[in-house]
Amino acid sequence: MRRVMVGLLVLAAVLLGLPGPTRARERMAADPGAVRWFRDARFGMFLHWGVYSLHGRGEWVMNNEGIPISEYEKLPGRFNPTGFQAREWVSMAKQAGMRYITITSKHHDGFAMYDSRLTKYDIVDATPFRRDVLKELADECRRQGLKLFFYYSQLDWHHPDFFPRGGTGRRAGRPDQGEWARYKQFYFGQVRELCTRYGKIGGLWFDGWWDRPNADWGHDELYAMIHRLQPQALVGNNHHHAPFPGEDFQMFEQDLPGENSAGFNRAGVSDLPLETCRTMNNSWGYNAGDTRHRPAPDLIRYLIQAAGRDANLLLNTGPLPDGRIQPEHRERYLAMGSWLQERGEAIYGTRGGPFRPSRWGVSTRRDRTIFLHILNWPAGGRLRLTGLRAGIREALPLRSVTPIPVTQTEDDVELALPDSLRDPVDAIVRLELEQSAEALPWIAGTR
Ligand code: JFZ
Repeated sequence: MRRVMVGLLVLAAVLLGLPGPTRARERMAADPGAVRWFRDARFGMFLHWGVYSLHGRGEWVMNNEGIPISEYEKLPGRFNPTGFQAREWVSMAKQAGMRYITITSKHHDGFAMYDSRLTKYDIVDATPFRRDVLKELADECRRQGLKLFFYYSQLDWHHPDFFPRGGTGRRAGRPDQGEWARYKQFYFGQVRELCTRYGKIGGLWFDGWWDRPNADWGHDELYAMIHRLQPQALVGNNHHHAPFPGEDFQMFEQDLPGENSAGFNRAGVSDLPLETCRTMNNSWGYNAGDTRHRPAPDLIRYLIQAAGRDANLLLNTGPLPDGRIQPEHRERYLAMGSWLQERGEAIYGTRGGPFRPSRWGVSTRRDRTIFLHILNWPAGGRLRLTGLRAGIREALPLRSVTPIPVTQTEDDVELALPDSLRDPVDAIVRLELEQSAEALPWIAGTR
């Protein structure tokens, strides 16, 4: 009897919109523990994989070449990545020193890389492969201790109800009609599938809002649903604007936070956890013609530059249609892993600063230690820093016990760097302070 009474009371409370147990006050943020994990993780693998990989001309081929749906729908029948092994991909990410993987569950072409019960346009129902690669990756990530995030495109060039059309997907050959509410229900349903059928997930990485910025996407409801179903999941949205309510991290595409070489990173830097996503060449999806792969030292320095700006690096590869990883990208990932094997303590679990990015490099910090990442050797090996309001106990090369001569006055610190410290990638000095470095305010950099 009491149980029925309580049930009725809760029901009344919800129906009357009265504040009730937590459920009524929608969760609009991820667990603080998960947020801390994300900040500590610093390095993840981005995977752009789909039937577009068959063309080998990137993930926008359908739109860029005006391929109509009738034509594009022939691709799934040819998609059979028998070379795909979740264990192999996850092991590579782990060897690369990565803590999480973000994979395209559905990109703008609308093709689901998982077994969606809301469409037949997916890898299980429409390909000879018939395997749910997200399921296999989710299980393998759990086995190897990495987290799995799902990239999900809100933009859909295939769905008939993605109407009115936005800036893209206009040459797909869809009739000029459709029911937006039906599309919204569809994409909510797919997000719910991703939040209910793959165990605990790391989070959602949304994209495509920019195609219809004024549409009713229902973000409040969507984010609340995710936070309810997956309290530890972080939500991010690649809309290139300041974070919307309910988002847990802010991403920057092809730019370090605060920079805008790409042209669309106009948003300021929020105090949410930050993530920069980057291509290894200039393509997200597999592009056979794009062989301008950035050298491993440049990629390692980019990871350091991101950490020095308190951001993660989500480094992308576009797997081949047969399920293999491009050898040039595997090689670079593993080179980054060897570097992190030896110097990861200056990256993982750190926060950016306190010295802002400068001509000489960047800094990271944890507890009483500041790591100076000297990316450009200062003239005469003499590094001068101003504005540090903390006493330095000693300065040491990261991997040696031989102290570095340091003089500190009220406002200035001068380090006499030994030549033996020179390093073409990153010469790291650890400053051991008399107090915690984490509470120190950011200190203006020396340009
Ligand atoms: C988006 C996707 O279009 C792309 O395929 C990839 O997934 C990347 C990570 O994110 O890239 C964009 C999105 C929007 C703009 C530019 C690139 N824009 O609005 O200029």
